[in-house]
Amino acid sequence: MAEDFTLIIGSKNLSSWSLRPWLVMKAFDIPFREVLIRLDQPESRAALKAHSPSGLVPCLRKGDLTIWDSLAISEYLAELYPEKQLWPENSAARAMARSMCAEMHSGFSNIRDTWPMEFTREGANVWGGPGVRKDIGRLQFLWSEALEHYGSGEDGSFLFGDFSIADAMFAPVVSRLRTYGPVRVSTRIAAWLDTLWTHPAMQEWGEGARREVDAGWYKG
Ligand SMILES: N[C@@H](CCC(=O)N[C@@H](CS)C(=O)NCC(=O)O)C(=O)O
Repeated sequence: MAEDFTLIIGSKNLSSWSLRPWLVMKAFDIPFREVLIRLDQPESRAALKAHSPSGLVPCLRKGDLTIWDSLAISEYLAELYPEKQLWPENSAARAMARSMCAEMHSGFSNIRDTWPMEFTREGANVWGGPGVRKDIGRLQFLWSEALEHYGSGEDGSFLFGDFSIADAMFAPVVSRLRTYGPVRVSTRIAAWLDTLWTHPAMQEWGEGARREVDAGWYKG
């Protein structure tokens, strides 16, 4: 039963990989129990190892089943709930969405290393250097291509029209642009950034991240 899912995640203010499948499950109304491991603590390593075979989060569990990678979790859920269309319906769009997600999953190390996710922080205006600029250029190209060919045509469309795994895969980058930007983008991309940022599931994650900050997790 779907209700038996447990998603193990890291601190919401920091864990960019955890955000992705969490967002997929929330946005597509897939019920789950959440186990949150506070990262960067002396006991984090042991807790991560106890919950996830790779010692990394996210990890999805259901009975004997363990899936320990954000993209693998998303693919599994897409197979389990074909009627929910977690990937775009059109096969060419789906192939492009999968390529974009794979590229995000294995690349963009400049932006990932230089601008770590800090979900609650906004407008820091930090120049990331040429590597970050290169990554942002490539990201903007991909987002523009998706929106132009497969978006709804309305400003504020998701990448492939309806919300999909592709939007979730780039959600941490949306947060990073808010934290370290502002970054100049096209009107169409700006509208997508807004749509994703204000998605109820994204806002709910943000409330969790703010509770961590208010609880003093990031002092000192
Ligand atoms: N390829 C993995 C990457 C997972 C990953 O690197 N997770 C980080 C958190 S965002 C982690 O667990 N770090 C362990 C730590 O901070 O000690 C995925 O897509 O799920």
